[in-house]
Amino acid sequence: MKLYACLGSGNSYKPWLALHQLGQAFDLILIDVLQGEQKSHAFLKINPLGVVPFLEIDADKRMGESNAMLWYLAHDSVLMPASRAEQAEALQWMFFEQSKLEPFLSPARLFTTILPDHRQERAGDIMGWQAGAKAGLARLDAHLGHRDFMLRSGYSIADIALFGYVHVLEEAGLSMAHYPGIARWVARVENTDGFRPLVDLRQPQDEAA
Ligand SMILES: N[C@@H](CCC(=O)N[C@@H](CS)C(=O)NCC(=O)O)C(=O)O
Repeated sequence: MKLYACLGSGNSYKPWLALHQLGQAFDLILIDVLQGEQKSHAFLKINPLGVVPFLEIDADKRMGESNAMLWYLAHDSVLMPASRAEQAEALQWMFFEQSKLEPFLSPARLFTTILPDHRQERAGDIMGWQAGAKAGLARLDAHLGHRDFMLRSGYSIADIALFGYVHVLEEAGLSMAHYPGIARWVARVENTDGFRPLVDLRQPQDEAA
């Protein structure tokens, strides 16, 4: 199995973390999105949409969309909720993540922390993205205020999907202190079996650096 991913990306981190927590072997291929490598002729032949993450299971099975990868990887594993109702609830939260959080947290974080030279010129956009993220984060915080993980049955792909960008909300210029339910959940996720932090998403040969 090959995972095409980029450094620092919450979307790339999701399948990467699931693969680690499930103990599945895979090759990591880093694509330099900041240099536009995802739009290179070579990469467009792999994923015509020109984005990462992208998962190549074998020559005939390839997929985009981080949350689709989570669904595929978690099949018949401890990361997939057992009941049909909780599977639907997991999907509900995964769609919530892609519609109410990721479109705001990801660009706010990009122009606040990853490309800080553009922070000034994008200040108005950043405020708009932060306002959008706050609405979703308030909903998530209320949900997590009275439970340990996203689903009552315990840790699952729904947590991994949300964790990707939510745990780095301060890099988007927001404050974790405003979200105590989320803060406690972040600590619980970081204590799950086989957890690896986002900074570990890099080539093994770079680990000493
Ligand atoms: N909804 C997709 C988002 C994929 C995405 O937009 N990836 C970003 C990196 S996090 C990317 O490749 N951006 C480069 C571009 O759009 O050219 C997912 O969850 O996988």
